[in-house]
Amino acid sequence: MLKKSFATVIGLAAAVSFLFSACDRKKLNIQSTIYVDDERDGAKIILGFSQIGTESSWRTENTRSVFEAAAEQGIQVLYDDAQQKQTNQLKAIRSFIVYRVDVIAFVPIVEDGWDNVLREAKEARIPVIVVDRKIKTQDESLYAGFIGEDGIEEGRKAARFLLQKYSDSTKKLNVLELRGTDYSSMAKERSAGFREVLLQDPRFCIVKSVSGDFLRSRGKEIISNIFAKEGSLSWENSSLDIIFSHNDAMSLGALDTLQLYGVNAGRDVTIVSIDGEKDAVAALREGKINCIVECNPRLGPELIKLVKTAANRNTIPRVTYVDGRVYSENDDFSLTQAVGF
Ligand code: GYE
Repeated sequence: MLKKSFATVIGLAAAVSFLFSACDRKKLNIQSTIYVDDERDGAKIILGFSQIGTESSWRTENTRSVFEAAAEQGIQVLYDDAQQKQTNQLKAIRSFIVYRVDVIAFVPIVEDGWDNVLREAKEARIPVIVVDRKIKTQDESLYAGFIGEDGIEEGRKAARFLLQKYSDSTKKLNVLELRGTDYSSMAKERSAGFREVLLQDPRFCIVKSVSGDFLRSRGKEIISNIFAKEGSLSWENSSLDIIFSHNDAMSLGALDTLQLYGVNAGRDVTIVSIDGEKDAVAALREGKINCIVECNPRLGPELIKLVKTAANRNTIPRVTYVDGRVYSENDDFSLTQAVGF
């Protein structure tokens, strides 16, 4: 089948921002370079990759990992950064279909609303791989498979750390939850897994749960608002003992404000986070964060294996999970390899 030139497609869909030439590894700076490749190399697999944005270091590392793995395997990437908007993702995926890429991979910012575009991809016989976050669909055959993390298990791990940390305590323990993006599978799963394990123990009570959209700025703001309203780190006159944050970016934002108000983070309030980015790992070592449930953003090599399989019209596993460790104040840091990304 004759494939269209990128120049044609760009006229049809401005959403596609970037074509990456896999053979030129020196140009791995994905933030600032725009590639337009009119000479399509028919032998190469072309992957259309729709990423949700750059909301955290996790996300930036995730994108980098996909590009690096694609470059290593000689796969061209047609890339779009959706800047946190589902409508941009839908446009990008439609552009990939027009361009007739070999495989589409996308990170769904929210769970719902994908069936129509996936039906279009299926009609065009383009396999789709769902990356990192899950979707809800009426028809599971609309995508080839999912690769990512098990958010429920991550939430459970965070709760297990707390049960263990407070195993000798008799007091009531109030938790503030900083949730990720509303309607995203990741925020839902992390909340669900956390509650499933934590609330078996009646001492724990989640007194407040707010969405911080996985953003550092929001983590900062949420804690500032609490101080503005309550005058201390408390909610409706009960002090907050624990902050469970769905990602490091929000935890680091929370730390910024706590420091401003002279709260001794890690001691006066226990902080449990998810991801494992460098700055958070440093805060863990300094005792300001008590536990980090690792979530590995480096999905690139596994994803690219799946892309090659799907491009050759072979079946890929329905679900490929990537596992992570738990880093905590109980570790001997001279022994752990916790460095972060
Ligand atoms: O934890 C967060 C990011 O979906 C696993 O999204 C991902 C989350 C990650 O922005 O930092």
